[in-house]
Amino acid sequence: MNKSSPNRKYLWLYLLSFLFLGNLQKEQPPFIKAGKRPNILFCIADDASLEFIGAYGSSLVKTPAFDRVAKEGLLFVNAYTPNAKCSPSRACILTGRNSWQLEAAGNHAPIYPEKFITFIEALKGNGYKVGFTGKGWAPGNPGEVEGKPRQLTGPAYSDIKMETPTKEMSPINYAANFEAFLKSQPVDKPFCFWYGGHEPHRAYEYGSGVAKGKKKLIDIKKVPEYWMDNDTVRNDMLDYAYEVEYFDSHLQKILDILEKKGELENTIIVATSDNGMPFPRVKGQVYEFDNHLPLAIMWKNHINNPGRKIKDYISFIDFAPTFLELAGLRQEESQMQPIQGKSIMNLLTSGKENITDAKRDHVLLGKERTDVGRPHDMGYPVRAIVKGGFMYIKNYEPGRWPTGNPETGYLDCDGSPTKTAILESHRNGNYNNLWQMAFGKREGEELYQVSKDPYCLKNLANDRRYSSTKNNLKSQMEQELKMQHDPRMYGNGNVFDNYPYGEPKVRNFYERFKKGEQVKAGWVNESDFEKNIK
Ligand SMILES: [Ca+2]
Repeated sequence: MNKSSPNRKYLWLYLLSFLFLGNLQKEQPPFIKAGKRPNILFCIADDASLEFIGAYGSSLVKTPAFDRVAKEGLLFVNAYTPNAKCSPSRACILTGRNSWQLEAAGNHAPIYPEKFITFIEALKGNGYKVGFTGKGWAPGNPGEVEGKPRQLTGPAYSDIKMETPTKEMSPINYAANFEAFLKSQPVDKPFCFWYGGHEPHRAYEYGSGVAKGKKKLIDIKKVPEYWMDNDTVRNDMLDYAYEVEYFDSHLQKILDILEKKGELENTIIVATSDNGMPFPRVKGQVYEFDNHLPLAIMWKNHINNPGRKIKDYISFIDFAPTFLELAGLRQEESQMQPIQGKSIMNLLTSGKENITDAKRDHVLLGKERTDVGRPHDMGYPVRAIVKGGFMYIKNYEPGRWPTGNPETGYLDCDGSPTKTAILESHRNGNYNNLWQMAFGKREGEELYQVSKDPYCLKNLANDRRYSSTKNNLKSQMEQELKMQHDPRMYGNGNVFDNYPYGEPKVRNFYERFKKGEQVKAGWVNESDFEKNIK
């Protein structure tokens, strides 16, 4: 290690800081004793829902790798993304800021603003070797550095390909690419690697859950009330489950690789997802199972009392400050914009079951523009708060269509057999309540007792018995959003509708479609476009 090595520099910073904190902190964190900054392995599935993970009680889906991370580490039972859609969820993770604090990056598939340095860029500039495989920050335009696409999650390691069980899975051999990354790893540098599985994002090979995943339709104990219970929907759920298992199988291989290399103890492993499942009323909306996500963190021999369940509320904006702390990097040195999240290191070291930090009793959620299909590229702005077993939701533009306009195929809801089944039934006059829940216009305010009604089926916002609960939640939410300089709290929310989509070809989709242009929307079924609406 040479003199200018960041490793040594930060080790000294650490030692000095702990001298000053000596009275407050009797024991040094174990990772200081190790003398080497820990590696960070961030494993993120694309659209994996909490209910489809073994550690959370699913008997339908086998996720031994995730379950191991939870068992030998911590299982978080109240972890939420602030924004349940790929690009903004990932931007929140990378910056430690809520999506309403990210300008254009608060939208889906935007042009990523230059000023928001990611924690991975910060680590790269401070002695970490960084890289990713699969899906990093996406979709969208990350901008350019020296004429090349900016690497928000480091350089890609996705060249090694493989045969996959279905043709709809990504051919990227994630585990082999991670191994290739490790081989190129200098011995004196810690690493930060992002395993971004493309699974269980759609599309799926229809029937593969039964044909290849060895699952049966009767294995599903319950179809959520917001979908109909038939073979199409059950197959869709099983095909999805099979893709979750595929993500987990690469996590398993990655853990084995680390273990074989003797790096398991010096690597903090985070396993999670960016948003809930791509089914009607879930992904891209703001309800319990859209934002409430699986999260397990393992750090062999460093986490106090492993196997704990953590009930403290965690927001995905808490990852970036945690990783900076692990790397011994102060925020001011990181060049990142001010971080809103709070490090969760104290939860790792506390050893306590359930609640460690009483202040962690709620999370804020929200969204602006996600997919196309409303006039003038408008979004569907929402803010919400989860606290005390309730979820309060404010829909700021209830006159708009929550999942996009019917005539443009409700494009803000991923196309799927389940979506098409609900739309077809509705056209025939059946299951109108399901159509209403997933695609119909919503009231300006919603309140759900998520502790009893996790599917958010019964809106209590107009029930007088809950008016004080509602008002208290609303007031706390707005107060905190104002402190976070949310433009929507200051009458400037339209700013989000005015940022252009990253891809010019999807801009003004609605107007171009109405003029008769054949605009491509390959991700939904042709029949999803409602024909009888002028
Ligand atoms: Ca996603």
